[in-house]
Amino acid sequence: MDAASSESTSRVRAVLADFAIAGELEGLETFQRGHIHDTFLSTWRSGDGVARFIHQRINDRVFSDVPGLMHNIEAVTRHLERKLGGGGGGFQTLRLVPTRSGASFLVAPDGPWRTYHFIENSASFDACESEDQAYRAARAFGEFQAWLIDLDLDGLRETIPRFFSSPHRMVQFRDALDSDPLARAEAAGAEVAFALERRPMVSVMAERMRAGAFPRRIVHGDTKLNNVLFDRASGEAVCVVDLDTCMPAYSLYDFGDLVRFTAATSAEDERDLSLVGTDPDLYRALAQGYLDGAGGFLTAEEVELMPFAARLVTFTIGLRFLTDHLAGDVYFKTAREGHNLDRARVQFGMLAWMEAHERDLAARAPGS
Ligand code: ADP
Ligand code: GN1
Ligand code: MG
Repeated sequence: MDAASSESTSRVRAVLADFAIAGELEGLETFQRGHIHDTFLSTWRSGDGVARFIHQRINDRVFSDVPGLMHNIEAVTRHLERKLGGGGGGFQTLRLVPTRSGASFLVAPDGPWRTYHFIENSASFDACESEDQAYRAARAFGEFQAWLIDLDLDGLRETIPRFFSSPHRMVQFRDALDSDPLARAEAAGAEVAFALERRPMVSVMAERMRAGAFPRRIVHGDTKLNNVLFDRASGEAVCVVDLDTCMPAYSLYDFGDLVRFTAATSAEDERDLSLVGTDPDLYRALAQGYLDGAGGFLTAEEVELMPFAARLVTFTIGLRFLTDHLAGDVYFKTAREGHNLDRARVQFGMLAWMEAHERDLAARAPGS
């Protein structure tokens, strides 16, 4: 048993007993990665051998509609299972483990919980190790979108209203700036000015979509590198995880989010801003991988907009971090004072880099 305190692990053990898992619990550890949920890994021994599971206490402050969230995940995983079952080139889908009463999640005293089968012999990465890895991740997310192309958009619920809307993120930012509850705006003056100068870019995707340049399609919505699992032996992508934000949006959101995270030359919360930037070779690998996975359905205008999407998503996530800093760190988990401001600075630094190297990135586009 690791860092998880005995008090919290005994609570988690009680929760696990309510999921339909056979055998004896042998081990339980925290498995923290993202900014939203609390994640644990458990090991069980039964007559069939050893099996492992991922358990998550769902952040219901962020996801207030937990039934809607789990409805979406069931719809997506069922659809993927139908598509990939047997085939899929070794690609797997996440699989939920129901509660003992057959539900997709458990309402426990400390909040809602869900359980997934652990994908064995896999690894995930917080920082990109090679162009090949970037290519494989991007192709996996592109294929993921392609597999969902025939899933009914209206069958998915909008669990966080206007989650992907950059204009809405700008409104939330301005609200936080106006109310400035902790009087943090003045000290963040440079970042606030940077954000306000870029107001015009937030409406571009919505305008193009309204003009009919491309339709809304289902996206993954959180294409961080550590949301792809790679086979430990072959290095091939084997599963896409973290399906909480699978909802209708503009497809290039996923490409933009891939670039902002995987082609970053620094950590998402790096304080040494001289390290911040976007690696053009990784950008090229991501663009090629995404096109190989999703190119079949993208319109010519979408392909043209790929570099813009990288800038827009990087800006929008930076705006969300800055908004949360101004609002008092109420959304993203933080580990230190000023953590969200540090994160916003990195996103804005990357955006500034991409703006200054627009031509260089365009020259790295596949086919150019
Ligand atoms: P968060 O929303 O906090 O990012 P995730 O659902 O992405 O949570 O899970 C955190 C990490 O746990 C992932 O980055 C991945 O490395 C790992 N993980 C999640 N689900 C599985 C699974 N079913 N099998 C193996 N690893 C997993
Ligand atoms: C959050 O769960 P996690 O840490 O992978 C956020 C994403 C952001 C990301 C920024 C539901 O993702 O939208 O892009 O942080 N998820 C939610 O790192 O808000
Ligand atoms: Mg994740």
